[in-house]
Amino acid sequence: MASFQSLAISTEVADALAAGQPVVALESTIITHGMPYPQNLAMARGVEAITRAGGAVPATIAIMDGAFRVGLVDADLERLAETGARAAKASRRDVAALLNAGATAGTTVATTMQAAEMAGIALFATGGIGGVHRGAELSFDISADLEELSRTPVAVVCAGAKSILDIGKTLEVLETRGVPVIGYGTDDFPAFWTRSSGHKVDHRLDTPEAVAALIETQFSLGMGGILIANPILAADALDPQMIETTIAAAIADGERGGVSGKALTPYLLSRIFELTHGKSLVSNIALVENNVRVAAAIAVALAARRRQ
Ligand code: PSU
Ligand code: MN
Repeated sequence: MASFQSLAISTEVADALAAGQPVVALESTIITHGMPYPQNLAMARGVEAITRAGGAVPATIAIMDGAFRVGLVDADLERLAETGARAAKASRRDVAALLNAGATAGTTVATTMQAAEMAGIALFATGGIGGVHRGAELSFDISADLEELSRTPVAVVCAGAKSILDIGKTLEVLETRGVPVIGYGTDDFPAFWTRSSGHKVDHRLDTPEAVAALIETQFSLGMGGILIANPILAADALDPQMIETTIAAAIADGERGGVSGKALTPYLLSRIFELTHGKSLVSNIALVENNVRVAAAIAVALAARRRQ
């Protein structure tokens, strides 16, 4: 656990960690930049409730008024949700500047992992990770999430990566960086809104206990994070052809508008929301909830192992 002046862990989360109780970290860029208001607020509250129902303590992470906060109260969730994209999006390189400026920011997968590790939280659930953008051979746009996974010992439960990214290249970079990619109950790497990307995973695990055991081994080796890819439930998945066509249209619109850098992922998400008349958001929320359920079960299994 690093000592860091501005890391503010809520009493509930700190007590749970001290007692060895299961804790699940949750990110906040998905609140500020990933979903529109007020669905973002309902989602943020919903996933905290699902974490609790699963027997774990939720630790939503954000930068608020210049503090790295681990464990938020409802008023914080409301403020983040209402502020939306007017808040900053904190990637790793932004953290020090945002803390010094007293800013409020959503934390990405990368920075949520960073704070989770500082707090001593092993598990983190989100929707999708950032990755290698299509055309990255020209733009060099590769999410800092991949670098963070390679260095920070936190297990991230996600529904794979959206095909707004180049999923094949994303998996290649994860391999280069030595990040274990685990299919949870699947042999295929999922594609966020759909259950399969057409790419295989190297390792499949089917139970929370098996994932907890893997986390213990990986962390004891002093290696970095783990990516646990949990496919969207079939009932919530979108039609693969429809979503592919929509993504292609959204990317073309982004190129025409000259959208790039950290604005690109939020732009594509909101454009896809418009083009699918909100269907993408309904599925997005469902898959986040599904990931949080799995993460809570893994956190419970991990706490039980560590008590033995
Ligand atoms: N994917 C989503 N919703 C999101 C994000 C990704 O479906 O909100 C956010 C996550 O916080 C992720 C970040 O860490 O976007 C990646 O941004 P970038 O591609 O700029 O690294
Ligand atoms: Mn980027």
